[in-house]
Amino acid sequence: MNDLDQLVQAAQADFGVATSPAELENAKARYLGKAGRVTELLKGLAALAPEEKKARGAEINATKQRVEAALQARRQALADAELEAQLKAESLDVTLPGRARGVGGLHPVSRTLERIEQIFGSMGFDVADGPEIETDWMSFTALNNPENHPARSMQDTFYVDMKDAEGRWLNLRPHTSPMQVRYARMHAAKYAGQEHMPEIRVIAPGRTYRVDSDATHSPMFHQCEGLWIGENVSFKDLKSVFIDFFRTFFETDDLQLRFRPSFFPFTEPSAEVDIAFNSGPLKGRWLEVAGSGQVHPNVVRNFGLDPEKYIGFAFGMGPDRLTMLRYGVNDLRLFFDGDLRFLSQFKS
Ligand code: 2NM
Repeated sequence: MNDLDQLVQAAQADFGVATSPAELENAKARYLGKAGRVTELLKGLAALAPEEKKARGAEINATKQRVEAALQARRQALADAELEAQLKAESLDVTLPGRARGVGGLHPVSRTLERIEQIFGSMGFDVADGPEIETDWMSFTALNNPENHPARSMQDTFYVDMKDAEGRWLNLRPHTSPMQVRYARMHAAKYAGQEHMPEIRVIAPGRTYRVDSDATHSPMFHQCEGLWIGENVSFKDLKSVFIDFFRTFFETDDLQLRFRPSFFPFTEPSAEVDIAFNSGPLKGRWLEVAGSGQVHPNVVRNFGLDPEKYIGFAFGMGPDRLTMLRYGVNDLRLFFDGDLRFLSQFKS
């Protein structure tokens, strides 16, 4: 074996022990770099006679090619090994189940609101939606609420630190009645001067606010008020609407309904509405589910209608409480805490 064969062998061995591309580049420098062994041999050619130079030059070039081939082979081997390791580390089990995006669902109270809208919709009621920040007139005055009524106090109603164009303080509506007033006034204005006006039949579901907070009261809660005004609308219509509604809502005909005399400034006479189930977990207990009454003549007048000609009833109920009854939930705050362990139980 001559010196050139030995050099090639040494290079192969050096390249062979390099375990990373960086180590391999260092080994390469020792042979093919500026001061590398092959380079030094080529420099040595200068000192030879022309004849010798030609023969020796050819040998050295062949050696250089063999070293380069060894280098290239080792580069490829290292790259293959790296790819192999990477494939092993990043191996993918295509038989694993996929990670699906979590499926959301409607909030239980939203479900109730949709049910309420659907049921009253089927009875010919329109659904009205409107501002949650209201004027004093809309929230209280139009509804026959006396100027000094405690409901207007800061202990009961949230006021907004802002006044309307006429300089009156604004409030967060304590009930959805203002929306009934807005709807009724639009309706009355639309048919003003005509002999007959189509009946007003509307519900106003939505968020309402009162200064109150415990297991059964939240400062933000939901209400759904209803209004039916015409030339001949009576308590018997109210009772049949309620019976239809509660039987459909609770999916049972096996319940009773009663009116209990009460008082509201906006209705006269007024009544609380109770229902009792004849079977099931709530069997035999009278549950208060709504307030109601014949709309007060002053309120009818504030609708822009003649109370001598138009009469009807209004009612208000609490979708939060209806949701608690329907699903057997005992703490109202669960609805508003945003805890997914609770909320995700209402997916269908
Ligand atoms: C209730 C009870 C009784 C009511 C009255 C009105 C309006 F706009 F006609 F004046 N809307 N809702 C009403 C009547 C609400 O909630 C317990």
